[in-house]
Amino acid sequence: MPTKIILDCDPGHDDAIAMLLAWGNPDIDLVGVTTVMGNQTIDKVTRNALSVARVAGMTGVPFARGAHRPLVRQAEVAASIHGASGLDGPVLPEPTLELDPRHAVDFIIDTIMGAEAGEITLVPTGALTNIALAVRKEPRIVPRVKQVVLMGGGVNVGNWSATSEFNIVIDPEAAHIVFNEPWPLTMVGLDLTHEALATPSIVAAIAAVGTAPARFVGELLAFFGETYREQQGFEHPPVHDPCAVAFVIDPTVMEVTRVPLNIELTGTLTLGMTVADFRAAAPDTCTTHVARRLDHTKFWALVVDALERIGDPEHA
Ligand code: PIR
Ligand code: CA
Repeated sequence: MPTKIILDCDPGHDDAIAMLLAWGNPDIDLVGVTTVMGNQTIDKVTRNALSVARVAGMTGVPFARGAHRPLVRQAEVAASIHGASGLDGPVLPEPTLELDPRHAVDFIIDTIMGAEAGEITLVPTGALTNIALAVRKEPRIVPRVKQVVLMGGGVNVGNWSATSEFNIVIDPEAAHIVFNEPWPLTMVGLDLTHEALATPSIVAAIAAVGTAPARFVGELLAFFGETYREQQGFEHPPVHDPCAVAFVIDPTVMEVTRVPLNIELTGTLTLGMTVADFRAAAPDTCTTHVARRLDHTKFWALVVDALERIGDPEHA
């Protein structure tokens, strides 16, 4: 039985690739895509999600628009990395799918409450605003969720400040809510995703698929690679968000350690830091995990396989 997931995202180059992996992989049943502001405004990332859906030929998947700003802080976007549209590089086709009329928070609650307990996995790849709001509006979702596998944070590594990662630091209060609920939570953070580099041989393997969605990914990686070179000093770009989807598909693509994790809310230099307590064995009550050490070959094979299965939907 494929695993049912809700992908809560802010496309975003790597979010778009996470969508394609979730849609193309047979072990995932994508029951919904929800959007949250982050890499760009909520209008832009929602439109981007619908454009990606068209490129991938996604049908029968509800899309719902979510939070337009963080819980407490002012909105901040990552235009320096993802461009003015949030998904600069390829031509973005006009969306053809209609949005679900519900707010993402209500869509998430309805989907979890309407499914069997333990059936739905949440995969957030943006700020945790929607998930935090859902937990506060309907706390009964917490014991019903199978697990939360999120891209965000990092142990002793940041990308938006010296200590902090973008998805967490733009809405640290939301992250604090989500990390402190007693559901199984795996943090697929920068420790892991900085190993998910799109090297030239990976780019070539994707190009060899030879379809329109694969060319779209090639154009995404070209733009993302350029900004990562200029802004972050990376030779090849780390493709963060599909790592969280890959963990749901095959947990052996990475190593995961159970460890208490919490979010810094008051630090002057460390706001949004994901603090891991490695002093002793994790207590039995600890439900948080951190991912490290990616199997690079296995991970990228999943991405290429998903693209092969998606094929060329516009010419199907
Ligand atoms: C933000 C992102 C990526 C790189 C930078 N520098 C800033 C986005 C990605 O979409 C990913 O989900 C996460 N936030 C990585 O920090
Ligand atoms: Ca993202």
